[in-house]
Amino acid sequence: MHTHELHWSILGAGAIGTLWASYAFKQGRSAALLLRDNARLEDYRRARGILATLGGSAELLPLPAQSCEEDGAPIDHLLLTTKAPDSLKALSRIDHRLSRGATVVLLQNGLGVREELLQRRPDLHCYQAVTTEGAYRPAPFQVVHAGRGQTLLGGGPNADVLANSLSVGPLDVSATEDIDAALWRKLAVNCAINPLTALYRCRNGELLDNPLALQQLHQVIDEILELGEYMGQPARFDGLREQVLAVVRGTALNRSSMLQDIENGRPSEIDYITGYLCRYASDVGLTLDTNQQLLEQVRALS
Ligand code: NAD
Ligand code: KPL
Repeated sequence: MHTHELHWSILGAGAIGTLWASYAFKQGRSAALLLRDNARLEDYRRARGILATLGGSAELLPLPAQSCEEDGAPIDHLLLTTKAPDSLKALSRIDHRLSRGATVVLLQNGLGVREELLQRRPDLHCYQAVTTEGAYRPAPFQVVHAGRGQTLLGGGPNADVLANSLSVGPLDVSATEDIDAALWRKLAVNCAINPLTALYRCRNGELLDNPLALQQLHQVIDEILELGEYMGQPARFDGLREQVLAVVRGTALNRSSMLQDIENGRPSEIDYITGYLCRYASDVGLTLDTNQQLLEQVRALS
């Protein structure tokens, strides 16, 4: 399998999906956006493409796109960039087009979608990726590459080939043999920051100025470290506290993705972030009080 031969279908044409599709297009790689329905495809055609700001000035990129309602060629390689709670529903729309044994790369925050997907389609080869790239969508069919980051991909024997194929433009995707470590790291950071910013409706950096929020942030980290010990894998969360504080400072002016979802009346990813953590802990016999409380409070906001 040669890197450049892979054709990617990208499901979830939001910030991250159109970011990858835009760089793929500029590099002459083969990728197509899968839009939710025919009406969305019509809107896209009227917009004549994605208006992408990738570093310099904005450029209109006529990325190939299809509707999930259309019939089309079988899909062998799917990049899934929907938010976690939308993933299964989105996938169900293209289920009939996903070849037996197709490769799906989940590029999203949170954990739990892989298990849900494989329960439904055990034939699929499901890889996972975790990214620190930053992108946002100022308006429909627009994307801004706001911050350079790194992406790790793993979960199977073809991770190298897939990582190469998804490394487009400055998007640097590396294969890792231990994607679980990267996913758990990101999950832990998101568990510490996202629910609290949503509850206190504050920017990431403002957590440091709120004594109650800061105390809760430390309790969340204490509970995750306790879980690591309990799992017999304390090294998994080495330096977590310092890392969380560094991310809070480094993204001080950010409104977290969870805060933005709550403010915009969208379902949040809480069940795949803190929810996954609490379910996992409970399965091994541990209750994480602060995380459980934050889970319930954020659920009540959604
Ligand atoms: P987004 O909301 O911009 O994009 C998600 C897209 O999925 C939307 O365009 C939505 O219309 C589409 N979608 C939802 N349901 C669908 C369906 N049934 N059929 C077809 N399309 C459907 O979100 P995003 O910011 O691109 O984030 C995607 C994932 O990446 C999230 O898990 C997020 O936490 C993670 N992430 C984002 C960033 C970032 O900078 N934006 C950084 C790191 C991780
Ligand atoms: O990943 C993030 C998010 O908002 O989801 C952090 C790291 C908290 C940055 O805002």
